[in-house]
Amino acid sequence: MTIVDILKSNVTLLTSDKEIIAKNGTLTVFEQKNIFGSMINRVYLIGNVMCGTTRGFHAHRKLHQVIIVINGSITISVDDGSNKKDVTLDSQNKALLIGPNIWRTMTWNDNLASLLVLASEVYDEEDYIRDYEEFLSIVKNEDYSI
Ligand code: T46
Repeated sequence: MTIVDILKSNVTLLTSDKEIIAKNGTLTVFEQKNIFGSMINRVYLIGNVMCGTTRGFHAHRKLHQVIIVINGSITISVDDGSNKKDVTLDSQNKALLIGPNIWRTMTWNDNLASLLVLASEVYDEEDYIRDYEEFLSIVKNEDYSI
């Protein structure tokens, strides 16, 4: 597995090189001890999204997530308050780890794509920062930015 930090902290692109390709399909594995933390408390899927739609527009205070795209292509834009990057997930051998205090949007590049998310915490609206100005003041005051 290749591990690339996208921003200086809290966003990591995983590219799997463990793919078992057979006539009956492809099985892709992401594995490295402790890379996903010790626990996953929630799994959710986002599908039936029209091409061109952008969701997200928030950051999380505590939550860690693994994001995988199933079928097609979705561009995840990440922002730590100082730097922004776009990562297009368009293959089942890519996964994005996002930690706290990262503003993100997800833009669907086709109609078929679904997002699979493994999250460290159960749903809690209090964990969301949905106002960009509040996000900027949090990351700048707490010196999370780079
Ligand atoms: C994230 C990105 C990648 C729940 O009630 N339970 C849940 O587990 C989730 C994920 C959402 N909701 C409710 C909250 C909202 O009323 O579903 C509604 C839509 O959620 P939201 O607008 O936050 O959806 P996205 O696609 O903007 O963001 C979601 C996750 O919420 C977020 O944590 O990082 O996917």
